[in-house]
Amino acid sequence: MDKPFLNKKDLNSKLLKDGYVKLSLFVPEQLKKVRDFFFSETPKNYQTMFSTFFIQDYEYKKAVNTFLNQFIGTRIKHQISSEYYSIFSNFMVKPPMSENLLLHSDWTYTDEIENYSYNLWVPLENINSNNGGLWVVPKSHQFMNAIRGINLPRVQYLNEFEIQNRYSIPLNVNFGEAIIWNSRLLHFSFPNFSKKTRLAFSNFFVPKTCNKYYYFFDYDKNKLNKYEVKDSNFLLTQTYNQPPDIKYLTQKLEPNVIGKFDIHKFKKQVRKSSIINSYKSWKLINKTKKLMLQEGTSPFT
Ligand SMILES: O=C(O)CCC(=O)C(=O)O
Repeated sequence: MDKPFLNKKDLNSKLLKDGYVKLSLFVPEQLKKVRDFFFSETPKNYQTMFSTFFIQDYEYKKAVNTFLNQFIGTRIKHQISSEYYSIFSNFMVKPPMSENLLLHSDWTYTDEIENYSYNLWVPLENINSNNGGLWVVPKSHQFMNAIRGINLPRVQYLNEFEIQNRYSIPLNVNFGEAIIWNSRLLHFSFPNFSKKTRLAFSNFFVPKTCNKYYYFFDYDKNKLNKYEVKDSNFLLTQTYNQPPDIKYLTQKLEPNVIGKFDIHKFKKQVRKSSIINSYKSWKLINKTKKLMLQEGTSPFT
């Protein structure tokens, strides 16, 4: 059984049930220091959306990881169970008019049977429809039975449109609030229509005691390679879209183990608990799509 992630029982139950919770964790003054750190340390030559995880500079990524871990360290101690630790952290950067972040779940780090992993996502400004929002698909984590990784097929792709239009909800998040979600939860964000770079950071939490993994698909040999992740350094040393060092390879798996997002069970379940997306969300999605067309940002899939 999954180890409780949040110390407060009621919040942890919501996290287990819906796949996400919103928390008030920081005061804006504290978060301004994080913004300053980002802008003073990060090369400014970006124009498109990116995660600092993909920057090919180990020392920079290590500095980000250390800074963010120290920053959240004492501040989340009372909220998050000591059975978990942050295996890596990064910034998510959306310059003005950058593309949307497609519907996805985060990578698989654990077996996800006995052990879940969680993302603590902290925006460094108010998040609303003007700068892309944050949309989640409540309860989708219960039906995401697929292995995820940097170059693995996106298993929800076929139903992407339907999932977004009918089952996703926007979360407005204020500066100082954070969202915690189960790595399996489907989520996405729209382009940043504002004039200001939108910044957020994430800390990825895993249980201390279980084995950790990283998956990479070998398209030449048609095998799903499973690597053992011993520590943060493994993740910080990866190169974008390149396989990890062979010495960490633990298994070569057949592609059929990848699994899928079980849309049929998901639909049955959400119908039962009647959380089908409201007309309001649907209207907002359509309004945003029209704006994307007008502004010429990348198309909504
Ligand atoms: O920053 C965003 O727009 C969303 C972040 C996200 O989806 C992620 O970190 O997986």
